[in-house]
Amino acid sequence: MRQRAEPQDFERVLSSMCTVPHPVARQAAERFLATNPGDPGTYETVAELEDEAVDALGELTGLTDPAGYVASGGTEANIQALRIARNRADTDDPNVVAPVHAHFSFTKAADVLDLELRTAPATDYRANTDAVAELIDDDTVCVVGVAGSTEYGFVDPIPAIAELAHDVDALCHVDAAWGGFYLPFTDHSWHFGHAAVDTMTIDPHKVGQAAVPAGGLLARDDSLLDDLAVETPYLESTSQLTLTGTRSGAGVASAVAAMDELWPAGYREQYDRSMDNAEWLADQLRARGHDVVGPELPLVAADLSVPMTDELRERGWRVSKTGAGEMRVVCMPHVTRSMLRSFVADLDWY
Ligand code: 0PR
Repeated sequence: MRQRAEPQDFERVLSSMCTVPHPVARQAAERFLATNPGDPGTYETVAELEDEAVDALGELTGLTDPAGYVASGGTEANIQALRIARNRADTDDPNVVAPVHAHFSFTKAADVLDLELRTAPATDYRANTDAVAELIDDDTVCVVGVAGSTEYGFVDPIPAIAELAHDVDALCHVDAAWGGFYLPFTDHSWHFGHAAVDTMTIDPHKVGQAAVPAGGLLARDDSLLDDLAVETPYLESTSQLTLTGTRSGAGVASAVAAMDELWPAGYREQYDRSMDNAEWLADQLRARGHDVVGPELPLVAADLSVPMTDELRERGWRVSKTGAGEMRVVCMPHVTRSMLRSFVADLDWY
């Protein structure tokens, strides 16, 4: 192992959903490196900080009395949400209905939990609620809506999805892992205050500017989390509802520090800056004759050719492709206008 290996810098990273942690988040992470919120009897301070994190996430998402915890990331939060839905349902043949653009963590969740995952087609990049309705039946335990899709940054019609879920007594889970820290500053209906949402994924380690790992699972009330509890005979606490055992106190502390510092004014400024950047980039690409999808949230997808995208990669730009082949730029907090200007200059060179 090289002693002085340096982490990747963010100067040309346009494809990541992680970002540079806010300085206060970095500092808090370092202070809490050796704490384990999985053992609240021993690590009391970080356990209290976790309650603060959940309260702050509740404020962002329209919940006055939130339940939840800081997970290892969106994947764990999505798995746990489906686990709640499966455990509380009364069926031997449970299924989950999600739009086709739901993140691949739902495929993992279905596999681990032995659930059938039914995916509904989208119309204009959002869940088609007629198609969702067609897949729902009496064995449906959860209907998923995505608020900020991974590939295009679009928001599903959450209120309609919640209604469909509740018609069959299934839970409604919203995946706002990426979009959750941008959406409070938009007029989308996406959170617990807008619709009968039961559980939500919202990750401080993405747009929240916390250190990795800090994902978020929220539930409308505590009783939903009871479905996750297992007994912990030799710990001071009597049960545990997280999927992992030892967890990152650094993630928890940095999430609290970032949200204390940035909610709401700092996150609002970030949203305004990132959305301006995304719109600017979309205009630049359209002016050069490309078809552009969005931006609905700060994420731009455009039909750049594969050789063009490859050339940009050669030049050090970290850009990724959607499943349909479009180049995708995620306007995270570290993505500045001057980065995008030099990206466009490289495009013009091509
Ligand atoms: N839900 C949504 C909507 C997501 O976009 C993601 C991750 C997840 C859930 C899962 O979250 P975790 O990765 O925290 O478990 N979206 C990104 C993706 O898969 C994750 C990512 C992050 C990719 C940083 C690259 C990267 O550099 O593309």
